[in-house]
Amino acid sequence: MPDAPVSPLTNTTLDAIAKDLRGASRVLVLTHAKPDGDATGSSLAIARSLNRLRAGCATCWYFGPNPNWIRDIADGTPFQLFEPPATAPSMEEFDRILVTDTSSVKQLEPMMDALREVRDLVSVVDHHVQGDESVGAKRFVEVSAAAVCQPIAALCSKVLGCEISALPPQVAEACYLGLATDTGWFRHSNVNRSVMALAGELLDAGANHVRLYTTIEQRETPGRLRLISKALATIDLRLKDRLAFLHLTLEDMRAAGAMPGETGGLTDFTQTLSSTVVSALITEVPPEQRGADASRPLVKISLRSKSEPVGVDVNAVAQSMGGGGHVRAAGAKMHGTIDDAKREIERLVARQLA
Ligand SMILES: [Mn+2]
Repeated sequence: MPDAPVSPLTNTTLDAIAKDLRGASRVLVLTHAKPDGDATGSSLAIARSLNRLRAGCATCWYFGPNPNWIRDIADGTPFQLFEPPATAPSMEEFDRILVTDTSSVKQLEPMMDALREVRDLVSVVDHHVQGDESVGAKRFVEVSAAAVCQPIAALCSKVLGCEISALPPQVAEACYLGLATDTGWFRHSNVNRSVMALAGELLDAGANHVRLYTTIEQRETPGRLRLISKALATIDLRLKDRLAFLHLTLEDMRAAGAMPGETGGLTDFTQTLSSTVVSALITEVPPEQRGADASRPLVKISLRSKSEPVGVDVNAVAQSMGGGGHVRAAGAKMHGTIDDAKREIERLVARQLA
């Protein structure tokens, strides 16, 4: 993987980050709050690589809500789980901190107070367009990467001084997890030759993709299936069926007995309609998660866009609402009701379709 500058946020190379990590004696690996497969996979891959060099050298901290599979996936690697409203303790015992899969202050909020104190020791490896320079002294942001596990696999191979296809199986499997989940198990428009080539190298290294799929994707709870049925019952098609809404009220969540964080992937269902270009899921946020302004209704919006035949940039839609993400997948929060959010999204999507 080339080390050429790949984003305005990039100010260093993977080689420089690898050198720092190799020279460190205690490394803390962090990723965005509410970690997904790419966040956990990338952090575990680098922690496992460093622990190969020096046993017990690296540890991962995860700030929730954490996915229900995280203990199974992190098994065998030192890690600590923090659930909201926990904030990070002091990081002074570490001589190097690596942040993966984000460089956004917002996504690192529970960690920011402690991170600011050690900023000079912080390196970032990310693939997102949005980010803040203030997060770390060194930043490598490869915006062309489908998953941060692409630059992380390259970093692991530099740390361990071996080809990617010769990475230890547990390192390769963690990289494969991020690559597979950030591409929707190799279905999304971000799949390209380098994604598939890396997947092949990671399989050569011994990643067990069947075990990963079972661990991550085949563990629904009855509450989650009830939640899916409630969400699907709300389908609301607008703009000649090109915009598909689903929504979930607090009462729906309660009645389904679903846990927070069980709403992921619901937009995949409406994306299966042939007419749909943009899918939106709108979820009511409970008062205790609304922050300072708990009395005003707040909704969380998750947006997905198909790239064919006519693409809509949902990152632009989300940004107009104070959020962000990627061109095909983005999110935002908005003060107002579900209907307020629908009206605003419909207006913004219509403008792009026009
Ligand atoms: Mn990612």
